[in-house]
Amino acid sequence: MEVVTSASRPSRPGSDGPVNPADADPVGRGPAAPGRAAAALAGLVTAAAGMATAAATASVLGLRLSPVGAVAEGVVEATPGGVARVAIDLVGQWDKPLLVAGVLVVVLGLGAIAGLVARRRLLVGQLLWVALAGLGLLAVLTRPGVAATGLLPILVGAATWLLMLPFLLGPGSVTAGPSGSDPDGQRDPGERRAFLRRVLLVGAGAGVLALGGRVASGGRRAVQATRARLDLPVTGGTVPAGADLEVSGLVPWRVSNEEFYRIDTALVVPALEVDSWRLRIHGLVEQEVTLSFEDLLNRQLTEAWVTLCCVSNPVGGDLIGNAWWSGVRVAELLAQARPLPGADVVLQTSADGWTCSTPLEVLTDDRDALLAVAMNGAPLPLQHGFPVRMVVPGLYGYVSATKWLVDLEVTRFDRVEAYWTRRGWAPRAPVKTQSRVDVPRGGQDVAAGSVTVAGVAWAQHTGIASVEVRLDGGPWEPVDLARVPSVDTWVQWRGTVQAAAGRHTLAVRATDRSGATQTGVRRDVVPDGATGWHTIEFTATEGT
Ligand SMILES: Nc1nc2c(c(=O)[nH]1)N[C@H]1C(S)=C(S)[C@@H](COP(=O)(O)O)O[C@H]1N2
Ligand SMILES: [Mo]
Repeated sequence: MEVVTSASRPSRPGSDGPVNPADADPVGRGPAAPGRAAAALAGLVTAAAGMATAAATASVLGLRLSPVGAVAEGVVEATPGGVARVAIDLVGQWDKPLLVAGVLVVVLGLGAIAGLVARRRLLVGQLLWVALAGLGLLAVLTRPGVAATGLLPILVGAATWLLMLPFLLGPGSVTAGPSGSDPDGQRDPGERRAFLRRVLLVGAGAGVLALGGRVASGGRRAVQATRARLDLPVTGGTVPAGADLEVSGLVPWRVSNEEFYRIDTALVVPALEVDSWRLRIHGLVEQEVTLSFEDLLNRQLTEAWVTLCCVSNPVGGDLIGNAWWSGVRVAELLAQARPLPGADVVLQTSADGWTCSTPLEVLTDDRDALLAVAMNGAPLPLQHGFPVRMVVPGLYGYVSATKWLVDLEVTRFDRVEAYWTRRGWAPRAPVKTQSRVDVPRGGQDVAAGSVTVAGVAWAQHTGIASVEVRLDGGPWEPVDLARVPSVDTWVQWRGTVQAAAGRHTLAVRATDRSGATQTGVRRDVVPDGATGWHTIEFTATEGT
């Protein structure tokens, strides 16, 4: 190929080729080296094209992750827990899109560099691409559950990279050589146009592929369709009379699937087909068990109200929700597998390789620890673990609530370390008794006099005995509790305080049914959940 020989010819100091005066590079070079800006642009567009063909291949194959996604997820996993927390505190729910955007920008940047290098030495530039593709390959290989087809997107992307650059920089592209420059260092406008045409062509092609790949994302659509067709033998759950106080501004007692908080490490939500879904129960058991989705539905289904809560919920935070869950009791399945003496934990693994460990005793006592298939009467939304997840009353989500569950290993605490445990969080984490003020909102203005205050309190699987509020550091005053169907859900509370005009602070604390009152000592969420009294400020104003 013509361009290979010319662009990769080593430049020699003092070579007799004419030097473009507009170019500060004192070194002479071959007759067809492209200008710098053109080379960088060509590299950048090449990078985009390779990522686009790789992503399109991944979606045609129905893979969960494109190579870019795999790299981003690899970054998440390699990030120490502390750094991840700071990052999430800074950018909140934007963490995932920002991370993917970051990877895109880095690859585009490296592409521009590869383009600049290839300007003189195409082979070296192409080697850079190969190295980059190698990194992508590594990222893909470290993702759990990659089949051989998982490598195809990388190969397609790498091939795109290797072919696109020579195409863009090929004959007719902008060159700084004799045919491409006039004495003022101006490029030949015809060649410039030809080059720009190619860049536009490849850029547009990449754009179409990237968009087309999204739309055609076969696997995900099929799973959404399956989910929509599923007719599960479950009920929707009726909010028990007296559980929801219906105070304006107070969180509804039942949180809808749309409003339910979402926490997970998956950059792209796994899309699992129910037909091929299997759950393996193995490890320290007498009898290994493998279940299909149908096997699960053929068992006795249990339904219960359970409040799920994240350990990362700060005091006063909203990483908590209550829903009606339908599923099979984990205890029943474990009874079939028959754990061996010495086993004390069940390590769960999700389809995307996330792990969590739950004490065996919690899964075999009389509580409703469920392999849930439905949430508020509907099949689990993809984001919340379709088709099967764990829900365990009384434990934080990171030690109990595995979504997209595919594997249960009965084992011993001294043999395993789960995803967040490895990152400094406690291996055992029962939910701490907590309470929150929803009404008034912090910073709100209310009319002076009798002020309605309301909120929620929770101590899953222990139960709430009483809730008290305190205005401006005065005495603790009890408030009314709503009714709840069990000790496994949060409890709404409501009361009134007398507030004169001016600024006020309101604090809340709960006492659980074990008799323990929430401590006022403020502790951060790491390693096993925050403590402290939620305290808000509001202003009472004379009636208008
Ligand atoms: N597969 C998988 N399951 C997971 C997680 C995860 O990262 N991956 N996060 C857990 C955490 S930390 C919490 S708090 C709950 C949140 O469940 P939700 O997103 O349905 O509210 O899911 C748990 N299950
Ligand atoms: Mo969590």
